[in-house]
Amino acid sequence: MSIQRTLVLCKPDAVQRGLVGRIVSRFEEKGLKLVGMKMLEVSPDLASKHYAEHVEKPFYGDLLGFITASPIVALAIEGDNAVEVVRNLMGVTNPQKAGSGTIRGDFGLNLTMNLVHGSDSLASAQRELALFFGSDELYDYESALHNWT
Ligand code: IDP
Ligand code: MG
Repeated sequence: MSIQRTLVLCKPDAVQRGLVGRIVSRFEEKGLKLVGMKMLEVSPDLASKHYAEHVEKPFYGDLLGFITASPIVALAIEGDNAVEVVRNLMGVTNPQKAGSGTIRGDFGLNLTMNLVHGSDSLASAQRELALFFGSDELYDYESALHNWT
């Protein structure tokens, strides 16, 4: 067992399209535990820190415009191997190529507006969680279903 915490963002398209509840359900149904959740508007400063690795990419300007355009819902998710499990539930970056049964595969069509972000490694998860959540916004608690998932 390797209990990890990872960051998920329900991006502006997910909020605008009313898909946040269904997206959160995917993670809950899998047996992952919510340990933080909040709505926020991403400032240009936060967006540039979060997406620093993409600063040279041709899509960087569109990406920053998109993520700051409208509120998001940030989730902190905990569970065994949570970083990889969350990425698998999301599907690959391009929703047109993401498998059915994944969030992007089932709900998306647009490469920029692909509904969700998930940290791509444990190191990214730790860095990104610290960007979006204060330590007093993350919760340590025993899940009642813990022994059954
Ligand atoms: P990921 O979200 O699956 O980790 P990344 O390569 O880290 O994918 O890219 C970050 C985000 O940038 C993607 O989720 C998507 O919104 C956007 N993006 C990635 N590649 C492209 C592209 O080629 N064109 C437009 N937007 C892109
Ligand atoms: Mg990424």
